[in-house]
Amino acid sequence: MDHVFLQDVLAGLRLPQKALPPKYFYDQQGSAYFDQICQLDEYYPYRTELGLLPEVARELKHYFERASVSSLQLVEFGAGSLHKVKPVLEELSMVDEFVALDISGEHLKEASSDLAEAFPQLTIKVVQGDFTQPMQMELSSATPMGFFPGSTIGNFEPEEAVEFLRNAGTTLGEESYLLLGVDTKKDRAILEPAYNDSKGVTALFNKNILTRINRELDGNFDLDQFEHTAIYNQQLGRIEMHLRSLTKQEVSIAGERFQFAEGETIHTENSYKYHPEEFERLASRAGWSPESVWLAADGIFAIMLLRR
Ligand code: AVI
Repeated sequence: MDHVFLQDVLAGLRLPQKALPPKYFYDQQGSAYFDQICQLDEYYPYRTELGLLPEVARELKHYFERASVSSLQLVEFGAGSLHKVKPVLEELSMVDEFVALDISGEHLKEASSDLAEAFPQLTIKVVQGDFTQPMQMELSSATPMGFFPGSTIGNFEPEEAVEFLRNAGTTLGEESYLLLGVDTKKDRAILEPAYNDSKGVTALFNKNILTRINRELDGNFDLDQFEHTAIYNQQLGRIEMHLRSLTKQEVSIAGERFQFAEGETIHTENSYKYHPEEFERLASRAGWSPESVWLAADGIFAIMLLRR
């Protein structure tokens, strides 16, 4: 039994507002559900960012040419499937080294060998570790540019996002850049369906954390007795995902018992949305200055270039 997973789950479920850390969504099944979410009509962030990246990369190329930067080391934080880095590499020809940082090395090794086939001139390195912390990485003589797509930064609390940005600065060193995907604040009529899709894939993704607890931590959650909910908390600027108990019930995990009232929820994820200026203020607290912002149509998604 994974002791850290168990302690995190027990601590979260002992809170007055029960909660589970969203990082535990991503076992093999959870990652497969997330890939399906990315293909949903309602889930605009994935395709919007992917659609914007070629233009961003073309403009970056001109930007770096003007700045006489002829060699870049591109460092992806939390690199998973490496889908997003391809359009960047296709345009940004001055990248001569790509470093993929991720907690799980296996999946990444496979994805990076595909990348090596597509970009034979590129030096590719896979570094396994907790990319939210400062990481030891061999810096080359090239200019480092971090890459953190997918608006994953929105899954951190704002203070954690500042800390992540600070740590990314430590990993990348002085005179570096960071290219980030940030989901923007918008009408709840767009936001809520993105996390409440008509096919119910997000519900499966959310409930998978209970399946995982049942399997790995000797839990007995009855999945039919919980429902997925996702609402936009406008005051806090975040989508909140919860699992709501449909009945008064008791659940046991590794021998510890938890009581649920009917309607009581487990808070499983926040996905913060930022106005670009709001995000820039956050980034500047971590020592980064905004250099450029690209907005998708109607401003529904932003890609930002930061510099330090
Ligand atoms: C990974 N992350 C950016 C997703 C998001 O939009 O916050 C996770 C997700 N949760 C439900 N749908 C997608």
